[in-house]
Amino acid sequence: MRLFAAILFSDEVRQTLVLAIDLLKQQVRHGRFTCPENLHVTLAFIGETTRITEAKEALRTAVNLHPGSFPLRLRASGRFNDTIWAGIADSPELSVLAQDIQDELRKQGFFVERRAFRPHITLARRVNCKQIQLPIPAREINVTFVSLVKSEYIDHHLRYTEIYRVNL
Ligand code: 3AM
Repeated sequence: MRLFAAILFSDEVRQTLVLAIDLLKQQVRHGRFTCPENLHVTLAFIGETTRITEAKEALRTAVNLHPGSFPLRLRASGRFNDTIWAGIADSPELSVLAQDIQDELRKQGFFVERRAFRPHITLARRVNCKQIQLPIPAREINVTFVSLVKSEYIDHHLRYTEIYRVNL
């Protein structure tokens, strides 16, 4: 299955992001908008694998290196080409956690790309609009767990399913 490690949100945080997506929908003609249950911050992309036990082990080991839950704050929106996202304010805890998860996955033999970690929450892809005005409330998120998420296409719709969770 196709896997990635991510931070998932409470219903309350998702609701804040859904309001931002609604605002975005009013400004663009076309786009593939992230459905509320798929909103997340990717920490490490693992890709297609059958080595689920090893991926869980990497997540557990990385999380055990951390002192506990930590706060994140939503930040202004931005874009990479036609993808629109909500930003995350700089967080050393988040960067170290993502790095440790990636390192532990590599120790377990997974190939994880060495790209700069730019935490974001994808709100929409394939958006055809030059200018958007998308304020994001600077609300705080308390991160209490990290998830292993399965990604699949079902009836042409992207579905993410949490298959494993480790509490911080
Ligand atoms: O958090 P976002 O939505 O940006 O873009 C994909 C999504 O990230 C990314 O993994 C997340 C869950 O699918 N992704 C997909 N293929 C990827 C790849 N080959 C990838 N990230 C890195 N390398």
